[in-house]
Amino acid sequence: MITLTIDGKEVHVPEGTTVLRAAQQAGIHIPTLCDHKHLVPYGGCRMCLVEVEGARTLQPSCTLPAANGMVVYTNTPAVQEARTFVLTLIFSERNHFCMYCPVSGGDCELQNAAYGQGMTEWPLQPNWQPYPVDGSHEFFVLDHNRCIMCRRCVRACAELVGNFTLGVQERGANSRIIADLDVPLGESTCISCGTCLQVCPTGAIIDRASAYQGRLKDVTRIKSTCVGCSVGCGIEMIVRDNRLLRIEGDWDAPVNQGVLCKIGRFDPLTNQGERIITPLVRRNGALKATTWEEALQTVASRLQAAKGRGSAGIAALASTRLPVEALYYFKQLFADKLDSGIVTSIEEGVTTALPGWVAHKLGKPFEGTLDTIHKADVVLAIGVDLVENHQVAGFFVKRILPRGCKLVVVDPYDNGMHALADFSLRPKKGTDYDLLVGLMQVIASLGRVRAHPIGTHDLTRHTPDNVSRITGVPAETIREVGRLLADAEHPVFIYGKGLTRASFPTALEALLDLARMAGALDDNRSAVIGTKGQANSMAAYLFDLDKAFDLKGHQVAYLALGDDHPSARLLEHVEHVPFLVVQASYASPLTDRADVVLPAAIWAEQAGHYVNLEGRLQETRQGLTPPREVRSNAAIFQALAETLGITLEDNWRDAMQQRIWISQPDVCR
Ligand SMILES: Nc1nc2c(c(=O)[nH]1)N[C@H]1C(S)=C(S)[C@@H](COP(=O)(O)OP(=O)(O)OC[C@H]3O[C@@H](n4cnc5c(=O)[nH]c(N)nc54)[C@H](O)[C@@H]3O)O[C@H]1N2
Ligand SMILES: Nc1nc2c(c(=O)[nH]1)N[C@H]1C(S)=C(S)[C@@H](COP(=O)(O)OP(=O)(O)OC[C@H]3O[C@@H](n4cnc5c(=O)[nH]c(N)nc54)[C@H](O)[C@@H]3O)O[C@H]1N2
Ligand code: SF4
Ligand code: SF4
Ligand code: SF4
Ligand code: FES
Ligand SMILES: [Mo]
Repeated sequence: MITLTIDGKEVHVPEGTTVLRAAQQAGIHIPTLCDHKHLVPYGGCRMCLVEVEGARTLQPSCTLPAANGMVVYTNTPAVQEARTFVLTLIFSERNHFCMYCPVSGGDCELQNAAYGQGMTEWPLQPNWQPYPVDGSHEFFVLDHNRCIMCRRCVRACAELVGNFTLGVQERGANSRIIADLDVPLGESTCISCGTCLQVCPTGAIIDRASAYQGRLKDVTRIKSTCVGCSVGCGIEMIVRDNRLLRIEGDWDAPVNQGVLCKIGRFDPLTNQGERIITPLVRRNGALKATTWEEALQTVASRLQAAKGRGSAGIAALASTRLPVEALYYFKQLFADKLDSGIVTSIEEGVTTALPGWVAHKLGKPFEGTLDTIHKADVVLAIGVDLVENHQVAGFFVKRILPRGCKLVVVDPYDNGMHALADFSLRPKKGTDYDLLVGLMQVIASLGRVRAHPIGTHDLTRHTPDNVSRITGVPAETIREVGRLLADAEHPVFIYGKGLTRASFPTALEALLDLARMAGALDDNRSAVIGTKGQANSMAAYLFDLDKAFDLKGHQVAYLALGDDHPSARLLEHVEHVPFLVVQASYASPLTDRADVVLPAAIWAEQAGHYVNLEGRLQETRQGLTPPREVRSNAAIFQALAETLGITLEDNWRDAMQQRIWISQPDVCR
């Protein structure tokens, strides 16, 4: 620990702490502009200058490491004068005529800093030139006139997203933030994650959807969880007058620490389709608006008639975007009480059934958490596309690559990660097992086995040359990757649907054995991560909703879609069912085909729980009031059960303990 004195207050901090963080920890405010708690200190704006006893000049506290015995003053006349001078220069450089800026009046860190210094005018006559405005991006505008060159956006795009789209064109007073080699943002390599937007301290990067819709003092912020995929990123809903203005990443969330992908930040605000706002029943061939009472009665009588008749009875399918509470009611109602022929989820267990089978065989969970990626020196990604899907997990990988982490991608087909990989392996379809055993063979032949595999694999037959003949991967590449894994200190293994979709479990078991040999999996820790599918894949698995959805002679099909957007594939399944019930938020070919439609809340209109790919139990909160006749998914099951005279239990925490977890259960922690 280090002890220093700031404004006469003794402060104790761990070694490596900056003076700025030490001051913040002690509750002493130092104004900053380029600093951001999730970015590497940069020391560019000089707003954070402090006086240090014994130093000849003022020091930027954001980059200054605290040292034992250091005596710091944050509020001397010299410091105050320097701050005002820094701001004076910034205001004279570009157009900060704030009355036209959407963040003026409380939301701008530059303006707030000026008020903090008591500035009410520009001491220097501004002589700024007009700068361009880049309006080419779908979701935000980059107005160079408001830019203070703090580079938070550039640093965030590189350090947090690993996308390296933004840079600076260095031409003195004409310095400018640029995308790629100075192309319009909308035509750049930008992946629209919006992280730059979220870190910009001024109105230089502004959100198209929420600009001028309300300042921070006018809005409500509600912490919640993104239901875009099974990563389960922490978000904040920015709400005003029952409208979702904007979604921001929650900097304090354990999973994503502030970053989001396009699906989490922008998709929920774009047009999701036509809402269903009342119950509908089919009369004389056409769907007509009706009361909840009539709709529920109609559904209940058909369910009652088909109850317990197996494959001539009820087929029920729920979206894996529904909260735990709704999935548990769904399971009780259709599996336990109505004894339906099929009770499953939209994913049909494609991402979870196989890992679940392996966990049962092992008798315990075997997967680790996403934070192991931050320390990885080798990442092996197999059958998973983290550029396309689960993007925030992909950011974690992309951001460590410049720090020397090696990436191995195993995928026979196109995969966005191939372009980033140090080793891009494309084994022939169906040869993953042989490739993985080949890598084990290399580790064994180097005498570098850190833990023994639990399965039996024929290593002698899997020499690099033999494996090369089977897989089509060059023998030298197999040797190099094997050596890389043998030398790795923190190897991480990530797998996805490319591996779990296969009907045979051996490739996944071989991956676990390779991880054991490379020191990534033992009784105490796991650096093996499976990405799963939608937001509640894991909960669906825990409630046994992981079977194929094969309709045969079923008389009634009940599809609880919630706000999911199902494909035409599902429509084909239910095309010939005599009676179709669809519980949905949005109109679709499925609701068009339905005999009864029950209007369901979207994610932001209902509260509930989700289990992310790590087994972390998280909450979504209600930020919006649904339309009057629309009910939460859980409430719809409750009402249906009541109509049927059935009582449903609320003990979902206990119910989730009946199957063996795939990753460590957070519920028990
Ligand atoms: N942004 C975003 N994220 C998503 C989703 C989304 O729509 N958008 N959807 C979510 C859902 S529902 C799911 S299921 C997941 C899917 O996410 P992923 O698990 O990434 O699934 P896929 O893209 O189906 O497959 C990944 C890769 O496996 C490869 N592959 C196919 N067969 C094999 C094989 O035999 N061996 C190997 N080694 N590779 C193979 C494919 O070429 C593909 O590149 O993503 C979830 N996350
Ligand atoms: N044989 C086989 N069966 C499988 C799988 C498999 O790999 N093989 N995978 C399983 C898994 S993991 C899953 S998740 C399911 C997927 O099964 P489905 O839920 O049927 O999902 P997708 O095929 O991903 O299609 C989603 C549809 O929603 C549309 N869509 C996406 N976003 C929006 C939007 O914002 N607005 C609107 N209006 N439409 C949108 C897309 O264009 C697409 O048509 O299938 C499962 N079943
Ligand atoms: S939106 Fe994301 S990828 Fe695009 S420039 Fe900003 S930080 Fe980079
Ligand atoms: S655009 Fe915003 S975040 Fe980027 S340098 Fe300019 S002011 Fe800073
Ligand atoms: S990675 Fe998944 S959970 Fe995170 S913001 Fe994107 S869609 Fe949402
Ligand atoms: S906050 Fe320290 S130099 Fe910008
Ligand atoms: Mo999926």
